[in-house]
Amino acid sequence: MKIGIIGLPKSGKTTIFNALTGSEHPTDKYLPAAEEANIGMVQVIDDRITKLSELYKPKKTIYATIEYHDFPGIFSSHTENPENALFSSIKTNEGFVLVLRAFQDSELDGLYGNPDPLRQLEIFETEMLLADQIVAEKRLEKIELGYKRGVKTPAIQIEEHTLRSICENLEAGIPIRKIELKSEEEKAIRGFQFFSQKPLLLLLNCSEDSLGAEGETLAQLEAKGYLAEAIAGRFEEELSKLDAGEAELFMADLGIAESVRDRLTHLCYLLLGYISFFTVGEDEVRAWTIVQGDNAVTAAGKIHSDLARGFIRAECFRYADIMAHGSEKVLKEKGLFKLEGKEYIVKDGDIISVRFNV
Ligand SMILES: Nc1nc2c(ncn2[C@@H]2O[C@H](COP(=O)(O)OP(=O)(O)OP(=O)(O)O)[C@@H](O)[C@H]2O)c(=O)[nH]1
Ligand SMILES: [Mg+2]
Repeated sequence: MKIGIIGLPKSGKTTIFNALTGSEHPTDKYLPAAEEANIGMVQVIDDRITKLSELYKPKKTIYATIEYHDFPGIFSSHTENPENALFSSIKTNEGFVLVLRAFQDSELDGLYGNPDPLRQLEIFETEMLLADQIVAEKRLEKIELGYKRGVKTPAIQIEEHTLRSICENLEAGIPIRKIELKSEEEKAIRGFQFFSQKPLLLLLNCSEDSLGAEGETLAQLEAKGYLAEAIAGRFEEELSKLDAGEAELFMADLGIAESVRDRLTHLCYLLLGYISFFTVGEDEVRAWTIVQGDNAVTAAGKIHSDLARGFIRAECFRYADIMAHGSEKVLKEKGLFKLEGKEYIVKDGDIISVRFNV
């Protein structure tokens, strides 16, 4: 899973990235904007994988990972040319964490205005919508030119209608993620990787003393239909440098139940509608990520394209059942070991073994 951490300049993106990945990239107020993203991997510590590994004692245990890309701050000048290198690389992410500055800092306030998260969100969304609109309009111009030259296929017409409806919505301030697209329309515009089509999680970056007091702002953001969470970025960065025992004491003081890594992991799965299925065996116990609603063939394809191509059946049982009964043999006796076909919708916590033939 690839997640982009984005936002206006100096909102605390790198501070949060450091907290998540345990890295120590510089975070100075006066540091000029970086040229490139910082990239870091975070393991998804799923307790179920740990338990399956205890049961199967495999040679390798592989957790899922989230790849975070911490981008430099986005200025409005970037939007004027939405095909710039920064935007192109941001667009390769599956979803975004938008960091909104909610901490006070007299110097940053002077340079970038008061820490007003709702206002920052509005500025940011306006910029993103504008960037999408420029890309869509440019493509429409090209399509028009093509029409004049007699290039008018059904596929291009679907694309044209979809882009027109998108432009109308963008004009009215509606991001693409809120527009209901038919599957053919979605396919026609997939290649553009529009910004406002991707899922967006809002992260209020607060000072540690105001962490509990952000309820009202969070409620306002949620009322607008966003998934939103408050974190104390700098405090979390300091916590990430402590050993686990020490960190827990500080977290208890602030009423923080889970590490920032784990909280953000849950939110990213929720944001993208992702679930986990597992493969088990003597060699390897491993977690895989798919979208809720994906079928057995898609799941097989995550493991290897051959498994999807030559898919025959999936042998399948539930994590809870193997934990309750202790062995696959007992599951077979109890009828809890199932053979599923191509159309089977994989559920969170399924343990799967694919039979295939290529
Ligand atoms: N008080 C306080 N300061 C913070 C917090 N998070 C970040 N800062 C400060 O804000 C400044 C900018 O932090 P960065 O993490 O570099 O911000 P950024 O969004 O990565 O900045 P750019 O990449 O340049 O846009 C630094 O001086 C940080 O110490 C926070 O939670 N509380
Ligand atoms: Mg940064």
